[in-house]
Amino acid sequence: MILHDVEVFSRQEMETLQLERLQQTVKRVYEKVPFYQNKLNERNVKPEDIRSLEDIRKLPFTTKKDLREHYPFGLLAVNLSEAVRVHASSGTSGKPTVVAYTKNDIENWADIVARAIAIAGGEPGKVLHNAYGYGLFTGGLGLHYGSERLGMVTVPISGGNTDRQVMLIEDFRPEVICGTPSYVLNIAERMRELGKDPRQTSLKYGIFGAEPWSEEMRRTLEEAFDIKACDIYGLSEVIGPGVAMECHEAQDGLHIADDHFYVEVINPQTLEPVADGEEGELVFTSLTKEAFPVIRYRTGDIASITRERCKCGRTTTRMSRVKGRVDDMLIIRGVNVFPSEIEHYLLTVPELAPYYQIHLDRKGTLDIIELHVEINETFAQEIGGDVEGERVVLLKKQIQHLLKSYCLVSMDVVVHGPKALPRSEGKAIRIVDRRKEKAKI
Ligand code: DLL
Repeated sequence: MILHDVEVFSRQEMETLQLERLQQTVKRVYEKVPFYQNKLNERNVKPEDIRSLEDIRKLPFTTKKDLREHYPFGLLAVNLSEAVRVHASSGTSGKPTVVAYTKNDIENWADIVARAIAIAGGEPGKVLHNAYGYGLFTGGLGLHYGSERLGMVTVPISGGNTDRQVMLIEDFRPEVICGTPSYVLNIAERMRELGKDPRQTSLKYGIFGAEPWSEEMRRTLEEAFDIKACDIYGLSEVIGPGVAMECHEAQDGLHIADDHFYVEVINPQTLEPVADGEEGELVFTSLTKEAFPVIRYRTGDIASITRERCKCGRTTTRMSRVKGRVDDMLIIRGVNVFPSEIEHYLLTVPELAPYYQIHLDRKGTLDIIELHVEINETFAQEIGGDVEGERVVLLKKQIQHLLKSYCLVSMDVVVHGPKALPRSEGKAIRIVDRRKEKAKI
């Protein structure tokens, strides 16, 4: 087990380091970024007023909207010429969110991700198959630099071209695979189609994230490949992957890189902090970034945190699995539910394959929600491919009952035959909102 000093710091040691770095960061943005300077001046706050970590609450929140309004480089704390890399996340509408890195930022990020890969079971000298997309998305290059920094033999295959992925997994014998959970699941499916058994590969560990996924999906992936699957979290605005990583020893929450990011959890309505263990919106302040520091960035992601020592021995703050984004929460007849909660229960139904989509539509003035699911090959054979038959009608009722009992929601269920739903090569699209299309007509 590779353990870094900072991962076992006492709370006091960590907080001393965090405060020192927070003070430097606030000073930096105040001097270099007019947006932050104006915001602090409006509140009558000077960098010297940050004397304790609690004083962070004197600082304003930053949102995605602020980033968009300063597109592309308005929030940089360096001259563009001092940056060596930019990344961007696509966003659902309009211009992407752009972030930049200096040479030091790239170095720090590589260290952070190297640590994350080691936390998940990666070791120098072993092969890492990196199926995250390379490009403006931070997944591919983020994991790549971390893997090299750790001293792993890095295979930069990126996403897509699944047959080639299958071939290289067989031939290069990786121990670690990285990708979105939905895409790596497709690799397992393709292997089986090609008559190969994913459980027989050399893989031991999976590093999965970039999209919400459930405990039941973890079980599905672990069984499919006979591996340990760990959750990696991050977002471009804060740095990219590696902000937090689950350890393979305990698989009990994600270890936040506290020495680089200060976490808060707030109630998204009142913006007040919530207690440890309570769910709320994650807010991060970067502590070491040069090109693109962020102050109290509202992620929109819902999770809780704990500061208790982990069974693995690390003392860093841990966050729970992200339930979903505030904007992806479905409100169905007054009940709030996240797609990942629906996924959790769907994956317990033995007749179903682990693929689903939630369609939102409008009939007249009523919002309609349809859950599209897919039966697996075994069940399809059992019923002779008859997806209209009695057994499927029963299955539909059973799914409706399950969701009603555990998620408290009623929705229409549409059952499809095997392989009918789209497969992802990166982040899976779980929600298809037809209401917006209709609004445009
Ligand atoms: O998805 C960075 C990343 C790459 C993380 C590879 C992990 C692995 P963005 O494209 O900016 O960055 O998207 C960030 O994705 O705010 C969450 O909503 C979601 N997300 C990321 N990781 C997880 C996770 C990358 N482990 C947005 N669980 C974030 C749930 C996640 N959601």
